[in-house]
Amino acid sequence: MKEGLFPYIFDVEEFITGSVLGGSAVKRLSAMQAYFSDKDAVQKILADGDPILYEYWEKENTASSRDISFGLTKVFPGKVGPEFYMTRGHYHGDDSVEVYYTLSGHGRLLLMNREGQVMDYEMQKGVVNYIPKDWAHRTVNIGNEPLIFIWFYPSVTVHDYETIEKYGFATVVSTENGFKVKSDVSRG
Ligand code: PAN
Ligand code: ZN
Repeated sequence: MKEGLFPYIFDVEEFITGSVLGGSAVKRLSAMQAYFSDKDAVQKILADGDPILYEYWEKENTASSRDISFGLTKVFPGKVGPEFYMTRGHYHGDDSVEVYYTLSGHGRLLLMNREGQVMDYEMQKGVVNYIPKDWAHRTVNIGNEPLIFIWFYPSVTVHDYETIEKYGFATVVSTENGFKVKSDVSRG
């Protein structure tokens, strides 16, 4: 039976437990080292183990131009040096937009346009974030519990990670009063 051709229903709990299957990915610190600026902190943590920073599950549908893929991301709480755990972040290499809907936890959504302008938005239970085309997006957990959100985007979406790997993005660092956004877009 081809996905996308038949209706289906699921409870969001099924996503959280990983039972709505399509694709899934687990991102550990060892694979994310380049994204954090405090290299000593990275090595110190890795000497003791290789923590999972985030994982996500995706329900991939047919890549027809009017189909929608959706899934759930869980970013764990924690820091690498002063920087909070975060996703890699990417642009959509086409005109695709995306919607995030936060189920639980406390985070910030970092957005960056093609001119390098960075904006950040609140993520907490019940918040919907709309990501227009050409805005890179990264999610950061600034709380003490997992940040869990679901997302929807056109199935044809092209994910571009290279631009951020090359030119950098922004991170969120902890401060005495809470947190602040730090841009590293000139890096590389
Ligand atoms: C999300 C992200 C997911 C993981 O589904 O792909 O949260 O983040 P990275 O892909 O940046 O590692 C999304 O924005 N999809 O387009
Ligand atoms: Zn995206």
